[in-house]
Amino acid sequence: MVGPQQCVKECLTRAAVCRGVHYSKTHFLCEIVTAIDKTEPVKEYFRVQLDNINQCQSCLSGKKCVRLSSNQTYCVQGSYDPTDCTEIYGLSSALPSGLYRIKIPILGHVTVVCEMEIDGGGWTIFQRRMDGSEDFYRTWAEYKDGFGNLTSEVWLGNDKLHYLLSQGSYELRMDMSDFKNKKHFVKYSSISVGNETSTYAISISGYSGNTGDCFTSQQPINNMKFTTKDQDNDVKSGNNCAIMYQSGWWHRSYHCSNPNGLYLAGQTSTFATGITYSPWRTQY
Ligand SMILES: [Ca+2]
Repeated sequence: MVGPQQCVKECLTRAAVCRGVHYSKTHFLCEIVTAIDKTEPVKEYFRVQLDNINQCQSCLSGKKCVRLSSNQTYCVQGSYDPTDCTEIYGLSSALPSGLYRIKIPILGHVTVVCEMEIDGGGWTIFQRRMDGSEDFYRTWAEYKDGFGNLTSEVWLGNDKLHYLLSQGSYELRMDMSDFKNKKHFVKYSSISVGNETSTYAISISGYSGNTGDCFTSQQPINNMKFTTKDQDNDVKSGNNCAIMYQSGWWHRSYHCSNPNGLYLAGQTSTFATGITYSPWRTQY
């Protein structure tokens, strides 16, 4: 997945053989060619012929001037920078789930996992539990920066989550599976997370799904600040819920769901410290 200017650069490094590029706008495919094929459909490809590259007019900063096979000059965007997985999915629904690079405000380029199949695709993943391989009983600094492995258990990081969600309107979806391989999901039509100064306060609303609502009713996390074992921002005086429930989270005083809790791998006699979703599978 390369941008058009990267494609042109690849050509320039092979100046002895390369006479241009065919660049697929729908699949980000860069073809380096010895002769421009003018039969390629224009709406899916743009063609760049590099013979007269120095005769261009100047372009805005961050863009590079190239001459098209039609003899028109063209200012090529430096590199393609999608802002989230929804935008990547929108460019081609044929793109598979996996690792992609996005660009978010302040932090710049971030590699994320895009889920491209579930519920229409285009989901940017910020949390996943699947096998207990990662410790989620972590400090404020660790939750701020993120931890784990993008392809297995991961917390993307509170700063990244904040800047990602600051770009527009976002939905939240949480897919869950129990140890009998039954599946449920909940979805919220709106989510945003504040910056570190606001202690990553969360705004969430618009529940739907096929199991009960944990995040906006019962013990709602809406308007809660983030709490970790070393920074108590919950509303329970005298106790830190992150310590009581062994997880960094938007804790209130008690929880309905504990997605970052201990990975206890099934039913347990331990109350509320595991990964729980109580309307479906209780606090045990
Ligand atoms: Ca407290």
